[in-house]
Amino acid sequence: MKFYDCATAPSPRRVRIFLAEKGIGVPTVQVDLRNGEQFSTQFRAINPDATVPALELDNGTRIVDAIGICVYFEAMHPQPPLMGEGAEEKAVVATWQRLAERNGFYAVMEAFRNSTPGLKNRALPGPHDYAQIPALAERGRLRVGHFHEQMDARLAHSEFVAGARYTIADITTLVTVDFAGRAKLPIPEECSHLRRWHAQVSARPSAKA
Ligand SMILES: N[C@@H](CCC(=O)N[C@@H](CS)C(=O)NCC(=O)O)C(=O)O
Repeated sequence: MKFYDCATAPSPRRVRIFLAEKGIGVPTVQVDLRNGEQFSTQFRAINPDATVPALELDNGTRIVDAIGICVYFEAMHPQPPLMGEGAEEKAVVATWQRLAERNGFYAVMEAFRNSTPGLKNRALPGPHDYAQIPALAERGRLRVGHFHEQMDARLAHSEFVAGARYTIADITTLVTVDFAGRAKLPIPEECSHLRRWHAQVSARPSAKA
């Protein structure tokens, strides 16, 4: 089995944290995104979408999506459960995970990729070049502000994002909040519940992944 990673990129960090929480070690290959290694013939043969993370199983199957990889490891190593147990919890965890991805992760990506000078014509990841649209960067910044407020309201009465225990919804939210911080969109001072939660989940050893 081989895990294709990039130590500085947020998407594979979601998987690294997931694996750390489960105590799973996987042989890892670093893909140098800064120098365009994702476009090499060798890596495109692994993932034609030219993105990380990717997981290659021993039988040759390739899983080329962060959540797809987590689904695989959750099934292979159910403990501790990070995607919920039973119909109700699984549905609630999936809902918050997707919400954090849609309203948070994609919003930071919109803000960051449409404004970073080194990403001109790389406004979206993947094999095709797309020009930056400054108005999308502005919209992304607004959306990140709304995401911070939304999660603050949620965490005012919930210990973790999807309820009483730590799940993949916390992982997506943590990676999003840290990615936003790197993009100069820190948690606003007044979002005290989100700050409380962020300090709590950042103190877990897995957050270093
Ligand atoms: N489908 C992928 C997308 C992951 C993704 O966007 N990865 C980024 C790193 S965070 C990437 O590989 N970017 C390559 C590029 O910008 O060319 C997933 O969610 O797993």
